[in-house]
Amino acid sequence: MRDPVTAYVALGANLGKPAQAVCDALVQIGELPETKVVRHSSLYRSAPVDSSGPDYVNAVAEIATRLDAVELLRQLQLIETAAGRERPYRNAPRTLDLDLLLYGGARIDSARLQVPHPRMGERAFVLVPLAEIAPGLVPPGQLDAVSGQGLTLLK
Ligand code: A4P
Ligand code: MG
Repeated sequence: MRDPVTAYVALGANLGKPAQAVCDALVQIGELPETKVVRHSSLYRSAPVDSSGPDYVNAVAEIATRLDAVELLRQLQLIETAAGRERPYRNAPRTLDLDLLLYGGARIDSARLQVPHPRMGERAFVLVPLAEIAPGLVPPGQLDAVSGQGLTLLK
């Protein structure tokens, strides 16, 4: 059996009950086959970036998984769908968004999956929670560069 891989998942929601959706998703990710949640960040409230609608609730989870990256993405998308996710257009407000940020040290660039997530380095709503649980992964200069984006601790 393959060794578990450490991966990071970004959680975001801004429709329905976003904090509840993020908490529920953390539980559901931990229930995926061959997967456990090692730790997760606090929940943060953030204004939409390149998106619209109410403020988002965001968090990041570190997981250990034996699923390969494509199967992990597929499982995350099933959780999104079960949470009522609809995709009327790109960056539309959403009940739940689960993005795979990092999968071990893998670099993947296929039509279906890009890892590291191509936009993670520009976004406080990803970098601040990631730095909370894995400070070594976020260079201080990168955090400084996004410090102007409004982000508040929810709990
Ligand atoms: N895909 C490719 N790589 C990945 C990956 N590493 N993780 C593909 C997840 N999916 C990946 O995603 C579209 C396609 O990207 C998928 O079919 C998958 O095969 P989607 O979730 O259906 O659509 P989306 O969410 O509109 O696109 P994406 O790329 O997730 O959007 P972004 O760029 O992540 O932005 N503002 C705040 N404050 N908080 C947020 O959470 N989120 C977004 C989404 C915009 N603004 C936000 C927030
Ligand atoms: Mg997404």
